[in-house]
Amino acid sequence: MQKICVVGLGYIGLPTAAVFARAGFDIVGVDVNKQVVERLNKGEVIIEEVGLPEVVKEVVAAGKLRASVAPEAADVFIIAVPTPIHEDCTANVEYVKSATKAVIPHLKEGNIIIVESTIPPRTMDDIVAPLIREAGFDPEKDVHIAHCPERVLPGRILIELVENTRIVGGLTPEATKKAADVYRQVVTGEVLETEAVTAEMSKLMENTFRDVNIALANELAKISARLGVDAHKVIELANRHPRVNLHHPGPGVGGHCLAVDPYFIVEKAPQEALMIQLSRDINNSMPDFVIEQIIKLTAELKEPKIALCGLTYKGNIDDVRESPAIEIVQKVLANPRFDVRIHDPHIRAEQVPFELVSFEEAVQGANLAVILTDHNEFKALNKQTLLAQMETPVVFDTKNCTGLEQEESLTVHRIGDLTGLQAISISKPINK
Ligand code: SAJ
Repeated sequence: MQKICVVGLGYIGLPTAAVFARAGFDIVGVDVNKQVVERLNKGEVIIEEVGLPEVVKEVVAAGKLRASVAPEAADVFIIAVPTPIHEDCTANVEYVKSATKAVIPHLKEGNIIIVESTIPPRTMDDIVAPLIREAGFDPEKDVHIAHCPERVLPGRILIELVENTRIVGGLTPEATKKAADVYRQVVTGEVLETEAVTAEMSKLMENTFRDVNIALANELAKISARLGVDAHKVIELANRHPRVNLHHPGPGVGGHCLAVDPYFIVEKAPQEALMIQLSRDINNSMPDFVIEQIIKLTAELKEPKIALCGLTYKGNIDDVRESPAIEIVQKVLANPRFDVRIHDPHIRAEQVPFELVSFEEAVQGANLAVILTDHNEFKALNKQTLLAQMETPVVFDTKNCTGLEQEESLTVHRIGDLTGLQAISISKPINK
């Protein structure tokens, strides 16, 4: 069995290490964080992922997975480190570079180096290969270099790592084949072979496809507000066409993938990537669009009490990275006219820099409840609680998830359907 050294024990690296270890490979996992290494060597995991603690415990106990702060000699090196984004929206590939440099002293001829981190197009050719060359190896002959982008969804990582189709792109056809064969030993899905730059671009285009389509839905929501149309009805009807799949409008696009990856393409081809940049701009404009509606709704109230519900970038997770809800909360909090209460049942106090309260406390005496995330708790919102506790029962559902209907006692506005939006009037309470 080959020995694999996995560099970076985060959301992707650790599950990848665990899956290969379970299949019988000898794995050494490497991380610069000593705490991660110490805990892993005791069979413990510090990231949350369904099924991961059990698998890690088992493979560590079996001696198939151990952790270290430094790489060591192996047959295969898998690099799964983060590629954060700089202030100017360009990719920071420093961790990929430092991981490659850390591996180089342990390289032997015939080794395989695979980068799983999401990277801008041409990174394998223009950054990774030159580092290998500088170290005295021929990256097209002595060692085999490939990109194999991760494509898993949090919460399903252990399943998707095995079942999803994988794309492997090497610097040479031989590198591609050797790297693809590594995955074929654990992946039940297809393993597709291509060149490095095509693999890089494919990964980025998957998330860009989604981002551009969401931008189209968000633009439709704005057009619908202008023209008095219900965008949700339009989407439902248009999607009955066999070749149409309109996405859904919302308060913006978050997460560490869709809101980031498109910029990696823009960075490399700014003059051509016009639609990709515009889509980012449209999606980035949605928090302000939500705030505009909050301002319109509360224009007649002296000190409106607002309940902001949901902080994560999508429903039923505890991840607030790039979340548009956080931007909305921060901007609403910055407006001294608003009396704000914030609630998210999936977030712990230490994750955010503002106070969180229970749902009941948030809506108690509120003039407006704004739903910013489609958690199951909000899909099942109890109308009676809102009617009993809110001062003026008005809901602004930016995810179209609550299932609450507009009726005499309850006013419901949705982001794709803002027809008839009127300022809340305390002198004519809606339900009293
Ligand atoms: N969203 C909308 N409207 C929609 C769909 C989504 O506003 O119609 C928003 C969500 O609310 C959220 C954001 O888009 O804020 C992103 O959510 P997501 O579920 O589409 O994606 P991620 O970022 O959690 O995961 C994506 C996945 N990529 C694709 O589905 C093409 C996943 O498979 C990738 O592994 C992951 O990015 C990644 O790591 O690149």
